[in-house]
Amino acid sequence: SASKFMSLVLRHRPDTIGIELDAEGWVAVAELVEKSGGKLTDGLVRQIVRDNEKQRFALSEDGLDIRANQGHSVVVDLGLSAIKPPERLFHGTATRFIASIMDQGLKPGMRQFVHLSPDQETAIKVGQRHGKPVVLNVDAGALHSDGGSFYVSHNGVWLIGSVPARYLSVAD
Ligand code: HQG
Repeated sequence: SASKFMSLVLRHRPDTIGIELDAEGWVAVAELVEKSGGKLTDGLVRQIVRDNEKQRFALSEDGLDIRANQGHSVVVDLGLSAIKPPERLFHGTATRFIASIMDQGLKPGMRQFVHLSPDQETAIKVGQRHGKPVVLNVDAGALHSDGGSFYVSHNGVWLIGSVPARYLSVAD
Protein backbone atom coordinates (compact mmCIF):
# COMPACT_ATOMS: atom_id res chain seq x y z
CA SER A 1 0.00 0.00 0.00
CA ALA A 2 1.02 3.64 -0.33
CA SER A 3 1.39 4.06 3.44
CA LYS A 4 3.58 0.94 3.70
CA PHE A 5 5.73 2.37 0.92
CA MET A 6 6.00 5.66 2.82
CA SER A 7 6.99 3.80 6.03
CA LEU A 8 9.67 1.92 4.12
CA VAL A 9 11.31 4.95 2.52
CA LEU A 10 10.82 7.38 5.44
CA ARG A 11 12.03 4.95 8.13
CA HIS A 12 14.33 2.40 6.62
CA ARG A 13 15.33 2.60 2.97
CA PRO A 14 15.22 6.12 1.49
CA ASP A 15 18.08 5.01 -0.78
CA THR A 16 15.78 2.62 -2.68
CA ILE A 17 14.20 5.62 -4.41
CA GLY A 18 17.24 7.89 -4.28
CA ILE A 19 16.09 10.29 -1.60
CA GLU A 20 17.98 11.47 1.45
CA LEU A 21 16.39 12.35 4.76
CA ASP A 22 17.84 15.35 6.57
CA ALA A 23 19.31 15.02 10.06
CA GLU A 24 15.84 15.24 11.61
CA GLY A 25 14.31 12.76 9.18
CA TRP A 26 12.55 15.23 6.88
CA VAL A 27 12.30 15.16 3.10
CA ALA A 28 10.39 17.48 0.77
CA VAL A 29 6.94 16.14 -0.13
CA ALA A 30 7.55 17.21 -3.73
CA GLU A 31 10.74 15.15 -3.92
CA LEU A 32 9.09 12.13 -2.30
CA VAL A 33 6.26 12.31 -4.86
CA GLU A 34 8.61 12.85 -7.79
CA LYS A 35 10.82 9.87 -6.88
CA SER A 36 7.98 7.55 -5.88
CA GLY A 37 7.76 6.03 -9.34
CA GLY A 38 4.12 7.04 -9.67
CA LYS A 39 3.10 5.44 -6.37
CA LEU A 40 2.35 8.77 -4.68
CA THR A 41 0.75 12.09 -5.50
CA ASP A 42 0.81 15.23 -3.40
CA GLY A 43 -2.86 14.74 -2.54
CA LEU A 44 -2.42 11.08 -1.61
CA VAL A 45 0.55 11.87 0.67
CA ARG A 46 -1.43 14.56 2.50
CA GLN A 47 -4.45 12.28 2.82
CA ILE A 48 -2.31 9.51 4.34
CA VAL A 49 -0.71 11.95 6.81
CA ARG A 50 -4.17 13.08 7.87
CA ASP A 51 -5.97 9.71 7.96
CA ASN A 52 -3.31 7.16 8.92
CA GLU A 53 -4.78 5.27 11.87
CA LYS A 54 -1.55 5.35 13.85
CA GLN A 55 -0.60 8.87 12.74
CA ARG A 56 2.70 7.48 11.49
CA PHE A 57 3.68 10.62 9.54
CA ALA A 58 3.95 14.35 10.17
CA LEU A 59 4.16 17.39 7.92
CA SER A 60 6.42 20.33 8.76
CA GLU A 61 4.71 23.52 9.91
CA ASP A 62 5.01 25.02 6.43
CA GLY A 63 3.58 21.84 4.90
CA LEU A 64 6.53 21.38 2.56
CA ASP A 65 8.31 18.50 4.31
CA ILE A 66 7.30 15.11 5.66
CA ARG A 67 8.81 12.60 8.08
CA ALA A 68 7.86 9.46 9.98
CA ASN A 69 6.97 10.05 13.63
CA GLN A 70 8.82 6.94 14.89
CA GLY A 71 10.04 3.50 13.90
CA HIS A 72 13.26 4.53 12.14
CA SER A 73 16.19 2.26 11.50
CA VAL A 74 18.10 5.04 9.72
CA VAL A 75 19.73 7.37 12.23
CA VAL A 76 17.65 10.52 12.63
CA ASP A 77 17.31 13.03 15.46
CA LEU A 78 13.60 13.45 16.11
CA GLY A 79 14.34 16.35 18.47
CA LEU A 80 12.37 14.73 21.28
CA SER A 81 13.14 15.72 24.88
CA ALA A 82 13.45 13.11 27.59
CA ILE A 83 10.34 13.09 29.77
CA LYS A 84 9.09 11.25 32.83
CA PRO A 85 7.09 8.19 31.77
CA PRO A 86 4.01 6.77 33.49
CA GLU A 87 4.82 4.23 36.23
CA ARG A 88 4.01 1.35 33.89
CA LEU A 89 4.41 0.90 30.15
CA PHE A 90 3.90 -2.20 28.01
CA HIS A 91 5.79 -4.05 25.30
CA GLY A 92 4.01 -6.41 22.95
CA THR A 93 6.07 -9.22 21.52
CA ALA A 94 5.72 -12.84 20.43
CA THR A 95 5.96 -15.77 22.85
CA ARG A 96 8.99 -17.20 21.05
CA PHE A 97 11.08 -14.12 21.98
CA ILE A 98 10.31 -14.19 25.72
CA ALA A 99 13.20 -16.40 26.86
CA SER A 100 15.74 -14.27 25.01
CA ILE A 101 14.18 -11.02 26.22
CA MET A 102 14.12 -12.14 29.86
CA ASP A 103 17.78 -13.07 29.43
CA GLN A 104 19.09 -10.00 27.54
CA GLY A 105 16.43 -7.36 28.14
CA LEU A 106 14.69 -5.48 25.35
CA LYS A 107 17.07 -4.49 22.55
CA PRO A 108 16.23 -2.06 19.73
CA GLY A 109 17.20 -4.55 17.04
CA MET A 110 17.20 -2.84 13.65
CA ARG A 111 15.49 0.28 14.96
CA GLN A 112 16.92 3.24 16.84
CA PHE A 113 14.78 2.63 19.93
CA VAL A 114 12.83 -0.01 21.79
CA HIS A 115 9.14 0.86 21.28
CA LEU A 116 6.79 0.73 24.26
CA SER A 117 3.01 1.08 24.32
CA PRO A 118 0.95 3.16 26.75
CA ASP A 119 -1.70 0.44 27.15
CA GLN A 120 -2.05 -3.34 26.92
CA GLU A 121 -4.48 -3.32 23.99
CA THR A 122 -1.94 -1.52 21.81
CA ALA A 123 0.83 -3.84 22.99
CA ILE A 124 -1.17 -6.92 21.98
CA LYS A 125 -1.59 -5.50 18.47
CA VAL A 126 2.16 -4.85 18.22
CA GLY A 127 2.89 -8.40 19.43
CA GLN A 128 0.49 -9.95 16.91
CA ARG A 129 2.69 -8.64 14.09
CA HIS A 130 5.32 -11.16 15.18
CA GLY A 131 3.29 -14.24 16.12
CA LYS A 132 1.43 -15.41 19.23
CA PRO A 133 1.27 -12.18 21.22
CA VAL A 134 2.42 -11.71 24.79
CA VAL A 135 2.60 -8.48 26.76
CA LEU A 136 5.47 -7.50 29.03
CA ASN A 137 4.99 -5.01 31.85
CA VAL A 138 7.77 -2.44 31.94
CA ASP A 139 8.52 -0.87 35.32
CA ALA A 140 9.07 2.50 33.70
CA GLY A 141 8.92 4.40 36.99
CA ALA A 142 11.86 2.44 38.42
CA LEU A 143 13.87 2.58 35.20
CA HIS A 144 13.34 6.35 35.02
CA SER A 145 14.38 6.72 38.69
CA ASP A 146 17.50 4.71 37.88
CA GLY A 147 18.45 7.15 35.10
CA GLY A 148 16.72 5.71 32.01
CA SER A 149 15.81 8.31 29.36
CA PHE A 150 12.32 7.99 27.92
CA TYR A 151 10.86 9.83 24.93
CA VAL A 152 7.38 9.92 23.49
CA SER A 153 6.86 10.27 19.75
CA HIS A 154 4.31 12.67 18.25
CA ASN A 155 1.96 9.72 17.78
CA GLY A 156 2.17 8.50 21.37
CA VAL A 157 4.71 5.68 21.10
CA TRP A 158 7.17 5.55 24.02
CA LEU A 159 10.81 5.17 23.05
CA ILE A 160 13.90 4.15 25.03
CA GLY A 161 17.33 2.90 24.01
CA SER A 162 17.00 -0.45 25.80
CA VAL A 163 15.28 -2.03 28.80
CA PRO A 164 17.27 -4.31 31.16
CA ALA A 165 15.44 -7.53 32.03
CA ARG A 166 15.06 -6.65 35.72
CA TYR A 167 12.45 -4.01 34.79
CA LEU A 168 10.35 -6.54 32.85
CA SER A 169 7.67 -9.02 33.87
CA VAL A 170 5.25 -11.07 31.81
CA ALA A 171 1.71 -9.64 32.11
CA ASP A 172 -1.04 -12.02 33.15
C1 HQG B 1 11.95 -8.28 19.93
C2 HQG B 1 5.23 -0.77 14.85
C3 HQG B 1 14.74 -11.36 21.27
C4 HQG B 1 10.85 -7.31 20.21
C5 HQG B 1 4.76 -1.09 16.25
C6 HQG B 1 10.13 -7.29 18.87
C7 HQG B 1 5.76 -0.41 17.12
C8 HQG B 1 13.85 -9.27 21.18
C9 HQG B 1 11.24 -7.52 17.87
C10 HQG B 1 7.00 -0.32 16.25
C11 HQG B 1 14.78 -8.80 22.12
C12 HQG B 1 11.63 -6.26 17.12
C13 HQG B 1 8.07 -1.23 16.75
C14 HQG B 1 15.71 -9.73 22.65
C15 HQG B 1 13.51 -7.14 21.59
N1 HQG B 1 15.66 -10.99 22.19
N2 HQG B 1 13.84 -10.54 20.75
N3 HQG B 1 16.65 -9.38 23.56
N4 HQG B 1 14.55 -7.49 22.37
N5 HQG B 1 13.08 -8.22 20.87
O1 HQG B 1 9.28 -4.54 14.69
O2 HQG B 1 8.45 -3.16 19.05
O3 HQG B 1 2.96 -0.20 12.87
O4 HQG B 1 11.60 -3.82 15.41
O5 HQG B 1 10.03 -7.74 21.27
O6 HQG B 1 3.46 -0.64 16.48
O7 HQG B 1 7.58 -4.93 17.44
O8 HQG B 1 5.29 0.04 12.05
O9 HQG B 1 9.77 -3.71 17.06
O10 HQG B 1 9.19 -8.33 18.79
O11 HQG B 1 5.38 0.86 17.54
O12 HQG B 1 4.04 2.04 12.84
O13 HQG B 1 12.38 -7.96 18.62
O14 HQG B 1 6.59 -0.73 14.95
O15 HQG B 1 4.75 0.46 14.43
O16 HQG B 1 10.57 -5.95 16.23
O17 HQG B 1 7.58 -2.57 16.78
P1 HQG B 1 10.32 -4.47 15.74
P2 HQG B 1 8.31 -3.67 17.66
P3 HQG B 1 4.24 0.58 12.96
